[in-house]
Amino acid sequence: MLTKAVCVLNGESVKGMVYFSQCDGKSPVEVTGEITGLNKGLHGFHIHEFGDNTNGCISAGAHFNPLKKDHGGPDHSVRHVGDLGNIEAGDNGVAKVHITDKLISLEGEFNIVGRTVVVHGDQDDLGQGGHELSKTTGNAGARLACGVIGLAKI
Ligand SMILES: [Cu+2]
Ligand SMILES: [Zn+2]
Repeated sequence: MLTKAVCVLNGESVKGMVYFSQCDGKSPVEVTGEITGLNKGLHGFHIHEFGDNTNGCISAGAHFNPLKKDHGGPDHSVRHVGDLGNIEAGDNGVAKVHITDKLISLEGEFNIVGRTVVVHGDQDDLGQGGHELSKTTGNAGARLACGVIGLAKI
């Protein structure tokens, strides 16, 4: 069975739509979508713990981290489950999302449904930047847009 989820991202000038799909609860999860209104370049892209946007994107809490590990890149063995790395916007401010991730899931222990996608103002250093925030947030800066992930109608 194919499970699908969707997230509508809303920020002051950054907007977008992100889709997730997973076959039979197995790895990987495919993430696709498009985000507009960004500055050209790389932007941190994460799943944060809570599906709570009551006080804007800040209420989403920290990166989804059920294994209590340090922050890292999506291909690292040490990473938060919610660490999806960066998306890249072109000159037109649009980032196309094409991610295949082996850790996030739409069910079970690493279920991201009901949690929040956050797009950041700066590049995620994937834990390698040597900044005091590198091992917790990747020093990715402000939360430009966010949205809660929900199950999608097929
Ligand atoms: Cu984040
Ligand atoms: Zn992280």
